[in-house]
Amino acid sequence: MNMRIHFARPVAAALLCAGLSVCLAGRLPAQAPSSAEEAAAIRRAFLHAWNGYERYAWGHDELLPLSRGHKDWYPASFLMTPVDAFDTMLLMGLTDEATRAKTLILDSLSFDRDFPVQVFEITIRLLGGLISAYQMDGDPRFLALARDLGARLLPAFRSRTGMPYRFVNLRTGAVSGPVSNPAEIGTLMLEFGTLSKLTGDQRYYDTAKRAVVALFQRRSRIGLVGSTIDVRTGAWVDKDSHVSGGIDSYYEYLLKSWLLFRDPDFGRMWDSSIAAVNRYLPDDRPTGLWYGHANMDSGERTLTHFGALDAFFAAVLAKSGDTVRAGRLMQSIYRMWTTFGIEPEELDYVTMQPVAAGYVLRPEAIESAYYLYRITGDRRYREMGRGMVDSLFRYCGAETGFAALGSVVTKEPRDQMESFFLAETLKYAYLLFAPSAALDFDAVVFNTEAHPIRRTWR
Ligand code: DMJ
Repeated sequence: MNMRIHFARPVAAALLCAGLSVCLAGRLPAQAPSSAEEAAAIRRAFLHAWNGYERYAWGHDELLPLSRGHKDWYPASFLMTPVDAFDTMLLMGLTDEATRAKTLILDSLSFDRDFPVQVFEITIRLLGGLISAYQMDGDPRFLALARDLGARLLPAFRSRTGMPYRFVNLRTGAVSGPVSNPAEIGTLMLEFGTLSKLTGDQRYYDTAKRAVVALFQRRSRIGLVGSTIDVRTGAWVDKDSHVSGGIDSYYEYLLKSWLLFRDPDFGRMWDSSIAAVNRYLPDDRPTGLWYGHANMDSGERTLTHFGALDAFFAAVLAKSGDTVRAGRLMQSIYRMWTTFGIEPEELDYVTMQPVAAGYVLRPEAIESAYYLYRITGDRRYREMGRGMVDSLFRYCGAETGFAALGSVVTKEPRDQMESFFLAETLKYAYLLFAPSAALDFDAVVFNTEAHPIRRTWR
């Protein structure tokens, strides 16, 4: 049975929509909802998704929104959704929900597990979530959990190069997955570095930094990195360079590690990397400015693909001060989104046809609109965000929670609601419309899972 509900149906509309006239009648409203109304609608949408989790997936990693079931990533649950969603609840003032999530986490989350986990995902979602939970809520038990997890992840870095294996057994420290990628190697610094700052144990900072430096040192003569690398030997396995999944947040963390820790080594690595990226990857086409793929040694164009994951790059450019390129890229991202009513996972930006047609509730396009709006104050970015959020609600709203799309062309639903929908997508959407006092944008650095980290140390 197809349980996806378009906003044309009153029940979903009433739950989720601020501008009811938009959704109920499927026509443009006489007047767009105010920012406060939009923020309130996004908060209701969050509650709708969370209530689905509480009812059908409590204690598990994720809700399956269509079958009303649950999914765990591993043989035991790590409470992926509650940990990821907790700081969004605090930001939205959802006190009762936050209290229930906190009790669940503190009563039942354990990392003493005899199976391998993916270092990158566990770090950005759980370590990042626990650190921001500690910083925002103040309960030292969150930090104790983060410290325990950090210690169990450290054996992953025991390779000859210092770059981490992809998987580590949390109980035994056994490692696997030697062929990794820049994102999984280079997106650990904010979490590990902050853990050191908060605990006084320098090992986390030094270990994660050593891995980033080892990766940076293996950049090509023209300054680019490839898609996959063997952490045992340091040899590149795939030399395709891009800002898409597998590399994306490596660049994000070079910049953000510089901003958060003020460690000049990260500033230098960022400056050198962004110069190479901006030399070889941008692709100015009649369809807009894009960042495509190129060979890391020659700089020659290999693919004209850009997708939902790549959309984070406008936010990073804006955060670095390059609002001109960021603004042009945001126009392209919005075009990618509006061509199909919602963005595909991957697009050929020459033909404007999807290469991978699904949409898994990803945040990056809305994240970039939020950054650009906060940094430039230009309301056009908020309007882009409004369009994206409205269509997301329209096409992905389900009776229970929100569902990914198998195809943005057919809009067929898929039984999946990843935790980043609550950690990131709805958080950035909410912050785009909430008063700026809801979160001081300049006082935090978001990890790649949208967990805000505050520099509480000197
Ligand atoms: C999230 O887990 C993070 O944003 C990560 O950097 C990329 N993929 C998802 C969201 O799309």
